[in-house]
Amino acid sequence: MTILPIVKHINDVLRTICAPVATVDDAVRKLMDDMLDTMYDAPGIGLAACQVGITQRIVVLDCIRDAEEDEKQPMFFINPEITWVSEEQAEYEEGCLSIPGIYENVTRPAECKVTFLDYNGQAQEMHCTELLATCIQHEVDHLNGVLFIDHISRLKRGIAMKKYKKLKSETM
Ligand code: GNR
Ligand code: NI
Repeated sequence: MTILPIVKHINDVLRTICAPVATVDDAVRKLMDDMLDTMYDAPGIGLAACQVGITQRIVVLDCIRDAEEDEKQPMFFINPEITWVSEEQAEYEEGCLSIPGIYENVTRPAECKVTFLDYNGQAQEMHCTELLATCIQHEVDHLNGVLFIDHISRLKRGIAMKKYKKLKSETM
């Protein structure tokens, strides 16, 4: 079990378009295991590889909050692609482990379909609803250098960034 440091600056790494994974090998699986430990430790419900400084298209998720050890439902997404989104929108209060202390309502498609390679490198397709739909869209955004604050109004983003900078100056 390895807990990796989470990138908490809105810097180059978080603005990088991450590279597709060529082969799902043991090194990729080790990284995903470590990302999962890091996510549970944080705690968070999703984590993209760029948030631990690795600019590859890898995401881990577990949308069951406060899960007991035996009801954990870890999910692994390699090279995820959103292939369909619903017209229906949904609003969730989002946060991000890389922008601690900032929470804002974000409106996104309520449902989506995602294709990806799983832990064993097998191609999969999944229909996502509710919090899972929001979370996978938040994570695929990370792989494209997009942060949830990019989805809110300029006014709200300005206020959020001021708060983020203040919080950061207090903790560093
Ligand atoms: O832990 C997280 N919670 C969360 C809540 C609402 C919408 C998205 C998320 S993802 C976030 C973890 C994170 O930063 N993933 O990139
Ligand atoms: Ni995030």
